[in-house]
Amino acid sequence: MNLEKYLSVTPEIQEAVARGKPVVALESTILSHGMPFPENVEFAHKVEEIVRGEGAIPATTAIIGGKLKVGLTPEELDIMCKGEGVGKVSRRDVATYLVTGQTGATTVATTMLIASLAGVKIFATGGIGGVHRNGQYTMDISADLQEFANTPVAVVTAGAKQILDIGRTLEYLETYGVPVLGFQTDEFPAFYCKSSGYKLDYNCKNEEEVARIMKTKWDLGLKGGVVIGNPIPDEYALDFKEMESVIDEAIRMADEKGIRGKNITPFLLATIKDMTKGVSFASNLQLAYNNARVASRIAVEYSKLD
Ligand code: PSU
Ligand code: MN
Repeated sequence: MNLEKYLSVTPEIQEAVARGKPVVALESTILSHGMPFPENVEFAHKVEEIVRGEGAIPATTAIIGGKLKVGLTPEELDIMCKGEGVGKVSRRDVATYLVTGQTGATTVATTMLIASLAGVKIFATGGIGGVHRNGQYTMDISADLQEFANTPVAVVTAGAKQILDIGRTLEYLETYGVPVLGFQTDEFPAFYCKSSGYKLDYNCKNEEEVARIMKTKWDLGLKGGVVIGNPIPDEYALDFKEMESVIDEAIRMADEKGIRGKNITPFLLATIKDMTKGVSFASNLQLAYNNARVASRIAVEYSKLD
């Protein structure tokens, strides 16, 4: 099957992938549904600059004009940041968006899918989706987790948002055989907070070790991705207990308003931002920058292995 009909990769990224040079995928849901306009415009550009500063090429993904886009122009980034009429696209929505020509922001799941179609192996996000609290009753489990089970992309994340059930999220990943690596940490990080109380089996000492584990997994023909938990830097980390009460209240509000499905994550992020008077948002920006930095360094190490 010729993918050209559906896939539009910038020449710079195509060339880099063909030569095995470092490329880092970036998502667009964090822009359209995770952060307010116009602050997200500065973020979108700065995160790409960080990737370039580390010697890698940024590949922000989105669905625009009936194409899966890998690498966006400044105008396209602007469309995603304004977010007007931009849907949140999970794996199940991809074909529909291509046929109808709707503009779609890609989640972690969809960004992994598109990155792998373009030959990109590494992706930096903010936080991955997971099993929602009470997910054992509601069955609200992010499609991100199934993508990790199936799609060969490594994702650098500041852990799972405390709005989720972190324990069940880790159990789910274990069941599907997904390696969860701590990057210089013994614990899976909790997004705004450095630690979640959940211990990990592997504390990777540096980027090279992560790159070698990724390569070994895929050399063996093991399918699926890799989760790399990279804690938020000390100076921006928030207190777990304080955040716990804010999050409980935000979840209660979502419940009361009957917010469901794909709207829950954006609602909680926006509500928590308001409740913390923007403190959580400043942390959100910094953890995402930090993930872009580490992902780029891993991409550089990975490119030396082949
Ligand atoms: N992390 C952030 N901001 C976000 C998200 C994650 O810091 O906006 C998005 C990601 O795109 C992730 C999605 O894939 O939330 C998960 O949504 P859901 O829980 O509906 O699967
Ligand atoms: Mn969900």
